Amino acid sequence: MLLEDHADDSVLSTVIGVAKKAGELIAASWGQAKGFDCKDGHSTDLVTQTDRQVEQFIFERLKAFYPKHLFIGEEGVDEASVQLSDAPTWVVDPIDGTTNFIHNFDQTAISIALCVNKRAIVGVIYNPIRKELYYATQGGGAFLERYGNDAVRLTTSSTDDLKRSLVSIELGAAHGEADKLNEKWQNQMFPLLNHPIHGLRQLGAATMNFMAVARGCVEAYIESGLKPWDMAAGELIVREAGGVITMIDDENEPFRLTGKQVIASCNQQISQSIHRVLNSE
Ligand code: LIP
Repeated sequence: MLLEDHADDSVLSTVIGVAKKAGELIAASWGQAKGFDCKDGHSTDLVTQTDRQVEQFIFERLKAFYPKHLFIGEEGVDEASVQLSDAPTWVVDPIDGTTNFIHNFDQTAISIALCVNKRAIVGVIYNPIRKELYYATQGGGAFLERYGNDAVRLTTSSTDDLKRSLVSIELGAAHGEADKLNEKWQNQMFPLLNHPIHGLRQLGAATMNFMAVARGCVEAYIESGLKPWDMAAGELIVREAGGVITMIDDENEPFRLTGKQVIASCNQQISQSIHRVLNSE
C-alpha cells in the first residue's frame, strides 16, 4: 500500500473541514461551567460530554469518506475502535487538554491523524478557541493557519544551545500519584531544573506542547505516559517542521506511537543535549 494513496491534498482538506466543524462544538460551550466525569475513578483524568460528542462527530464524518479505514479514539465512543495496526487508521483525540477545556484555559485542541504502518502520514491539530489550525502531510512540510489568514510554513527553533532553551514537561494525570510523580521528578524535572536552561513550561495539552516546538517558541517537549492519540498528529507536524523525535529511554530507538513517551526537540543538537542531561543525574 503506497503512502501517497492516502497523504494527498484531498485527504488533508477533508480532515481540515471535519476538524473545523468539530471545533464549533467545542467553541459553543467556551466560557461556560462544564460538567465532567473522572476516568476510572482518577480525579485528575477528566472527560466531558463534549469530548464524547466531538469524537462521535469526527468518526461519523470521516467514516462517510473512508468506510474501509479503521478508527481509534481517546473516548472509545465507537465499538469498532481498535488497537493500532499497520492498516490505515484514524487516530483521534477529540479534546486534547480536557482539563484546560473545563477550566476555559485556551490551550486545548482537536487532534486527528491518519496513520499507516503505525506512523502518521496526515496530521491536523485545531485549536478552535485561538482559531489556530496546524497541519502536515508526510514529506509535504508543516503549516499554521491563524484566524483564517494564509497558512505559513512552520520551522522549529534554530537554537542549538540547551542553556538558551525553553523546555516543556508535562506531569499529565500523575498529580497525587506518588510513584508516577517520583519517576517524572527524578528522571525528567530535577535534571532539567538542575541545568541552567531559560525555563520550564507545562501547557496541559500534548498537542499544544508539540505545536510550541513546531512553531519555534519552545526548544523541546518531554512527556511520559502518553497514548497514541496524544502524539500521532503532533509528532508528524514537529517532524515536518524540522524537529527531531526520540524516545525518552533511548535516543537511538526509533519513535513508536505505542511507546508512551517522547522527546520532541527542535533539532539534533538540542535532542542530544536533553538526552545527555536526563542521563547524567
Ligand atoms: C492529556 C494530554 C496531556 C497529558 C495528559 C493527557 P487529554 O490529554 O494532552 O498533555 O499530560 O496526560 O493525556 O486527556 O486532555 O486528552
